[in-house]
Amino acid sequence: MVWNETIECMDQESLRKIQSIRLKKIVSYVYHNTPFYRKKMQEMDLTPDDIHDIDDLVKLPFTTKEDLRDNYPFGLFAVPMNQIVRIHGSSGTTGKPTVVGYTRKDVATWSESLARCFCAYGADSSDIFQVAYGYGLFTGGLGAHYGAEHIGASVIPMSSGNTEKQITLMHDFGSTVLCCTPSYALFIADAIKDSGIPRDEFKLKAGAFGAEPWTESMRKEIEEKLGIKSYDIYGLSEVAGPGVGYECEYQDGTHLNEDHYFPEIVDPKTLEPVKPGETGELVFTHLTKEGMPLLRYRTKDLTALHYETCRCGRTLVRMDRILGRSDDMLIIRGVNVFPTQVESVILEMPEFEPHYLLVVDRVNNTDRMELRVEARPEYYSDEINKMLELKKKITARLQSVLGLGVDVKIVEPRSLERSMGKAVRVIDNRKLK
Ligand code: DLL
Repeated sequence: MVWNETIECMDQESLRKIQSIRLKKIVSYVYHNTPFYRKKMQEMDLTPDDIHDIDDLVKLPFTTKEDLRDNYPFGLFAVPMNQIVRIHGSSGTTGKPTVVGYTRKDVATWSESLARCFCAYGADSSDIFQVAYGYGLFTGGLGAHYGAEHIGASVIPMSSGNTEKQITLMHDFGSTVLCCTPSYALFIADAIKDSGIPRDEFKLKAGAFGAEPWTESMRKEIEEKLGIKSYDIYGLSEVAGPGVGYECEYQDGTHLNEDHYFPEIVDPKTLEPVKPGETGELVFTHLTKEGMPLLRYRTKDLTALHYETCRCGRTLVRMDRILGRSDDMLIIRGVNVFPTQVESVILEMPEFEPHYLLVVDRVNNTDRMELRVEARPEYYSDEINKMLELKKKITARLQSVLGLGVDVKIVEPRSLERSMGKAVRVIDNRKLK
């Protein structure tokens, strides 16, 4: 087993000592190597000597995606280009990509973080990994690839898409671990069913699914359809890529590799830290990164942290599933709605497939939210009464969970466009006007 038991199961006091030493070091490092941080700290009348231990983190400035954009492309790199061995980026929905640079050591740390994830899923060198995250600027493909190689597994670098070939090779090569977005996993599951190849001819046993929010019910759906265990993998390019966090066999929260990426939860409005267990915005500080270390990077992801030791023996802090992003939150007629809330309603009803699209519009100055959702083939019917009955049922459920009226449009099975990467769940036409 290639995992880091010493760190992953270290008592919290010892871990905090390591984190304190590393924080002091990294603050001094960025002060001397990243002009952006020196300037920010000088403006706050701070020097590295003001940082004594991890509790002093709150004195430090926050960093946002806008800061990365303003310093596009390499303005936040802390080393000369001849020490950067890899560049990744995240496309986002608007403007220029945010760029991240890794030194050789950063790539090694990142791969080791992923190795911890894969070991937690029970994988080892005898496994065959099918990496169906996109390869490219996106960190998913190459990240998972290096992690799987690190544990000595055999890697099939498929990238995303070309689903027919994914299935053929999964079958012929006997892939045992699938790495892709949860929405693509469901797409592959349906395609396997369509292919007519019996499921017991596949060797798949586990999946590393992440890069987008997903729910417990979606996990159940994937596990049933593919006959595997599905594990969460969390990360973001600004911090490293996949492997910032991972689930263990108890699937009771996502452990964060906090010896490298120190997490905090803050109130997104006041930016004050919240109490353990309370939900807020996740913020990371790099403790060991060389290429582009960030202080208090605001992820916009909403979640909570739990510090009790896990049943698996790991002491690394556990994060709840990502509820959504503060910038994904829709405000419909004044009510806050997260797409994951809608998803959980859909998935708790056996009549629907986990495929949906929310379309938001403003009609006569009033917000209107339409949900397009696929009925399962056995529930889809051309009898209007049956469909109306179903529509009434889901509308009532949405009303009670969201506190909001939603126009529901039940569509034919397999009629919504499928995603091979991150799924598009919301079209907000209000922004275009
Ligand atoms: O999505 C890195 C990644 C690749 C993670 C493959 C896991 C697997 P970005 O493209 O920078 O990086 O997007 C990061 O995606 O801030 C979250 O909002 C979301 N996200 C990532 N993993 C999860 C997850 C990659 N497991 C953004 N659950 C993050 C929920 C996730 N959301």
